[in-house]
Amino acid sequence: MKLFVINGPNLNMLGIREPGIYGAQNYESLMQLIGDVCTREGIEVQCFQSNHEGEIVDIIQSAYGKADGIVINPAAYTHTSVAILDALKAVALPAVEVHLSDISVRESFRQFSYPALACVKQIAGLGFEGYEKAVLFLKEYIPSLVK
Ligand code: CA2
Repeated sequence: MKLFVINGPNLNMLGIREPGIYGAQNYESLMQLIGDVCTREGIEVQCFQSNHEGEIVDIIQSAYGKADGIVINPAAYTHTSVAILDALKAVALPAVEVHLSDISVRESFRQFSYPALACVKQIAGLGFEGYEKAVLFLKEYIPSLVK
């Protein structure tokens, strides 16, 4: 099984500011955690981060035929991007949306997610652990699609 993990704008700045919302650990630690979890679970993983909406669309499209599932934190594009929603619909791969913070209790503009409309699950408010839960969810979910 192969997963794409896609992180959106500013997530490469983790740990530098706003530790009260996003935690004190940096992006490299997140990559380490995802790598460790996937190695432990026997999953192949490729991680991406981009600050550009069109590049995220390109990455999602490139998952088609290469990956079995997608873990995505679209960051601020969560609340604005029909293009990312359409790309997820186009590839039709099982996708889990992850947010470090609990977007349901934050500003009203963060409470709606376009990509969530094409995701099989949303995990929010668990910090880095949300990514681990997303990987474990897809590990169970993807074989169950093959009937
Ligand atoms: O909670 C999440 O994971 C978010 O996707 C993070 C985004 C935010 O726009 C979403 O509403 C929720 C922000 C990404 C990281 O932003 C930083 C800001 C300051 C310092 C470091 C990262």
